[in-house]
Amino acid sequence: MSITVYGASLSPFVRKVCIALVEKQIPYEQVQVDPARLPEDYYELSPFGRIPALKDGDDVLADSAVILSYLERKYPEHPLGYEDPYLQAKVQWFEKFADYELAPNTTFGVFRNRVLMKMMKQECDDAYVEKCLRDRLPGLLDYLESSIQENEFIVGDRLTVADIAIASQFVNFSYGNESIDPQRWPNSAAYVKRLHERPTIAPMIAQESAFIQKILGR
Ligand SMILES: N[C@@H](CCC(=O)N[C@@H](CS)C(=O)NCC(=O)O)C(=O)O
Repeated sequence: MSITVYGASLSPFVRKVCIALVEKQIPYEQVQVDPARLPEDYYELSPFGRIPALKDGDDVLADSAVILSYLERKYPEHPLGYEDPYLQAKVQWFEKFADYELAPNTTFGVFRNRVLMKMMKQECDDAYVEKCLRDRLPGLLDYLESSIQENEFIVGDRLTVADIAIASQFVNFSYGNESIDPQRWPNSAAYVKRLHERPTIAPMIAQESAFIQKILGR
């Protein structure tokens, strides 16, 4: 069966799926789909027009969490989750933390305004970015700091989709010229740095950064 991921590489949700596929050593191809210019037939893959979507042979799925849950069951080798019900529930909790608590700030706040709006030659909403940085993110980072402590991974003793989801959000944060303050949140800063240095993630960051640099002339 051949696997195709549909979506733009700068999307944290698309990147999340791609990192998981690389970690699981599953070959795939990527078709770039810009959510601002969706091909008409894209809704057959993703009924609400969001990226990513995935095709595995004739099977079609949308939503990064749904896709990763499917991949775990269909391709159990190189697991990114746990058999243990409680540990697996914790993985899902932290995946949701990344997708629904971090994303509105790291991606839809900072990255969208500082990178995407600039690419589209539109105004950056500085007040909204400040709100994310000053009012919303500190509480989320306090929670991350108390959860990761000095552990290598957010749940258990190996990499899971939760780590991938968190890492991917902070990739977009870094494209918005922000990073986790290592004085205030030392364990979180070290944890995210470790993840971004993984051989499965670092090459994606290098390629995407070069693209952003080319477009924005940074
Ligand atoms: N929960 C979804 C979120 C996907 C999402 O919001 N993708 C954005 C791009 S980063 C998108 O497609 N936006 C276009 C839209 O919402 O119309 C997932 O994990 O796949």
